[in-house]
Amino acid sequence: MKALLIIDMQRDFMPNGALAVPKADRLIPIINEIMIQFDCVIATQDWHPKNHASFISMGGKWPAHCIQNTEGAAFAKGLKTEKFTCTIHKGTDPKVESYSAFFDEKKTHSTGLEETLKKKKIDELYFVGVATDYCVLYSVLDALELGFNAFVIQDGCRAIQDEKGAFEKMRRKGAHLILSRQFFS
Ligand code: VGL
Ligand code: ZN
Repeated sequence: MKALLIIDMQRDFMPNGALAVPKADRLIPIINEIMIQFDCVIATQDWHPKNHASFISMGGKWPAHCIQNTEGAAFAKGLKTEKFTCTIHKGTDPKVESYSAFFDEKKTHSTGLEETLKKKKIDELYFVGVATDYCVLYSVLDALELGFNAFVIQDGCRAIQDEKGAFEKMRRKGAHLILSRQFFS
């Protein structure tokens, strides 16, 4: 069984958002199209408390973003959220960075995603979303380590800085790099 994983398609990562990922809004129509090919669609939300350790104000590297229950943490406008099977929140512990959809950085807290997938007998994961070089990358690497077959839809992802490097890291660990047009034939 397969699932589509939509990583962090939230307003703060869109143009004019608090932590804008260049051209991330261009992914919306592509993701909406791909979604209809999947029975299971899982969306993640970066979901930080307002004093999260990753924020510059707390000594971290990012401007404040995706604060729980704010506009910025909501899904991007135009995304067909009514098609989502479920939503996974990550980055909720104020003290710990958490790029992966599966675990926080210390691997002490799990988001419940692995259990959800195993219950549904899902073994093939298709990834889209942002950012290629952070949350997509770490989620794909954890998925591979957990034994899932991982497919990354390259034109369905956008990076903050290093797209090529991120794709190469995933490929080297065993991810399959594919393009969205394979869903549109
Ligand atoms: C992300 C930086 C900080 C991401 C989340 O979704 O890739 N990047 N928080
Ligand atoms: Zn974050």
